Amino acid sequence: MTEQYQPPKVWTMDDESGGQWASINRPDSGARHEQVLPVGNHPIQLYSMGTPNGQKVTIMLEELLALGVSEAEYDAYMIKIGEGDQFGSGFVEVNPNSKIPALVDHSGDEPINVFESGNILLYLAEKFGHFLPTDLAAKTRTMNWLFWLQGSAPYLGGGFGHFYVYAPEKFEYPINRFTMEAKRQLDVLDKQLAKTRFLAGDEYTIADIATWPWYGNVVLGKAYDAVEFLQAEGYTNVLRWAKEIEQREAVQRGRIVNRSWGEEWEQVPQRNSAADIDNALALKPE
Ligand SMILES: N[C@@H](CCC(=O)N[C@@H](CS)C(=O)NCC(=O)O)C(=O)O
Repeated sequence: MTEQYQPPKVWTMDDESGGQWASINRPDSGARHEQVLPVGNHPIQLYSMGTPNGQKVTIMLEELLALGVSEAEYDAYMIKIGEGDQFGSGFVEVNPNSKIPALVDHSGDEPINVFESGNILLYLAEKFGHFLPTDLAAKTRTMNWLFWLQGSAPYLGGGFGHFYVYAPEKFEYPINRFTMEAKRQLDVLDKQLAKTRFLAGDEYTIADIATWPWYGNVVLGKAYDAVEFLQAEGYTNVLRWAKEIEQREAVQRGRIVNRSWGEEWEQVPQRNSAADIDNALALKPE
């Protein structure tokens, strides 16, 4: 048996704990350096990265543009979280929590700062009147699943993904614990999607837009390379839903924004106009 860790009386930060994100983690908040955020020409300015939380917002903006909502035109700037851009003074002014995505809406008299991805989806849905039903029962069903996602995804990403992919060693206890929870969550989604086409019913909503980049990407094999480990093919309703949403043009456009990894055609590190996405997608082999 390995020597057991005994927590000291008072926790102090010693060496970096190892793992992919260790060099940026610290037990305090706030700006670490001066860094002014760029501002483009469109009313909506997004500061983000193409992780699942980032994809939620770019997919939503592309969905709005696909409906012809030209006021949803946006500039999307890359915040390199591995390099600590989220701790720059400009970003912290918009989001004191130093996490992407963050959005500034310059369309009114005063800029409005919006952070927390679920809240950004709600803001855009209410501002433009799409992807959130107005009927109280249907709106509540949508918010049930939006809140469910915001509470659940940290177990998938920060729990399962962290210990299965990013931690410096494969530790059995946390992998067991978070795999159990990730599979339980997939089963929750699967049972719901056995009853309804989309999470909140027949309508595609911000609940689906929030959930697809996490659980959709996992069952499609686009996150954590864990399809076999999680036996993801068994969640047939989640897979059916994930494939249907993946076919949407706005999803194919939004998922590659603020991304600088993967295939060349999947990389749009900065988006200032639709042409930035068109040009990347033009490189996609037939
Ligand atoms: N609850 C937040 C979570 C955002 C979040 O965890 N963002 C990650 C990337 S997916 C991040 O910025 N991490 C950088 C860091 O922790 O320093 C939201 O939904 O917006």
